[in-house]
Amino acid sequence: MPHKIYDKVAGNGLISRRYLLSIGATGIGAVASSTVLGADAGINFEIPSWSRTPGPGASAYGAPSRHTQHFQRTHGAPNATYPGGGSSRSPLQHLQGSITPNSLHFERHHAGIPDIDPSGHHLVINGLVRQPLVFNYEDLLKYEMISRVYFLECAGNSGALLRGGNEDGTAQSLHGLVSCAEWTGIPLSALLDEAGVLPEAKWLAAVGADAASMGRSIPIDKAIDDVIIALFQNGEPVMPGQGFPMRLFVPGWEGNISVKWLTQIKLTREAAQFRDETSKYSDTLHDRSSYQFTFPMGTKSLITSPSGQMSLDRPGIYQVTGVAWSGSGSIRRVEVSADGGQTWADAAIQGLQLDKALTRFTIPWAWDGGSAVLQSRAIDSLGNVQPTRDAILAERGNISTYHNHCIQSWSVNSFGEVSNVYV
Ligand SMILES: Nc1nc2c(c(=O)[nH]1)N[C@H]1C(S)=C(S)[C@@H](COP(=O)(O)O)O[C@H]1N2
Ligand SMILES: [Mo]
Repeated sequence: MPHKIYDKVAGNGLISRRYLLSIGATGIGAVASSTVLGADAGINFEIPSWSRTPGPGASAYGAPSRHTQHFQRTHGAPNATYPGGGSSRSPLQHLQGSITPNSLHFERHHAGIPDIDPSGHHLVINGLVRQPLVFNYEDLLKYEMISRVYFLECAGNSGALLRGGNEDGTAQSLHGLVSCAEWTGIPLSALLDEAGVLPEAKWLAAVGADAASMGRSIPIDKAIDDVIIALFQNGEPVMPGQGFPMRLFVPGWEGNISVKWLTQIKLTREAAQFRDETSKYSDTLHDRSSYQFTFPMGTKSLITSPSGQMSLDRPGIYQVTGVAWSGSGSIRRVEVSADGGQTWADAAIQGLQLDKALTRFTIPWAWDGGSAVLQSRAIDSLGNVQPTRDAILAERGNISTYHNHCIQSWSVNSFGEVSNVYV
């Protein structure tokens, strides 16, 4: 440990951001003297190979650097009895900021990715409407669109934590079923207005065009509030894995309800009781009774670095960083603890605090080489506080493990190895 007086903000090494400003100032000085003026300053500065000859020219569609090939989704092994079923997970421990690149957005498919030719795809709005409507892709592109940044999280994300074990889990393997993008499309309310919703319509049933017969029911109030027919994702057409040519996007609610490859919306009196809202995605409690619908995703946060399977190479200053989100509003505060929840300090919010969007936080930590347990705790604009794992287990048990938004604990041992732990 260098002999420095840190401004401590909580136990076991959490320190004030002011300390880091002084590191930055030193760094800038060093860079200035080693660039163009390097030779003059007596620094042996070799011109690297990439500065000697021109590289390849422009390309039609970009690809990441060959030095960042470890930025990869992870996915499970194919399952012969469930073709196309499964998921891939975002590499949360490598990402920064709050937008997930389209190629790294998590995926969850029940029957694989259909290869949809948009010229043969239709969106039907029918049921309890004055005028049933059919749209093709080209029609929809003519409507006025809105853009919103929203997270998407599978209800099954972090479920393994409720069962226990997973000491070797990473941020990606345990929590990678959450991503965040700018979604652009047509407010569903505009198309419903055009069809003329009858007063007795209280729900709508949304159905996808994949071989999974995926359907979900949505209460009419939510449907007209903020649901989007999304056509674009971070500025380009929605990826095939995310639902090209169009998906429903239901902000803040469990991922399953954002029906991909959307082909029908039927206005109904009652919920349709689809498979994915009865046998799946319902929460069975200790006493075997179940909540059928748990729509908004909980107030949640996660430290993405340091996180599982990383190792800290030497005692010193580390940036503890992660993401926070809430299905009910924006993130107001994120607190971080380095002593397993005994003391907490406010992290800095790095970017925008948007409604129902991933929000990046960061706080410097002076690791003294001893053991530590790092945790983060989010508080949203409605005052909801992210609960502990014990609180969730006491309330619901772990018969079903959907909708787990408990505090994640990463233990750091004296070798600097980081692993999932339960405290
Ligand atoms: N048509 C259809 N929609 C679907 C699914 C599906 O398999 N088919 N999977 C759902 C589930 S369980 C989730 S979590 C989200 C995942 O969206 P993503 O793959 O874009 O991340 O899509 C939902 N919409
Ligand atoms: Mo999901």
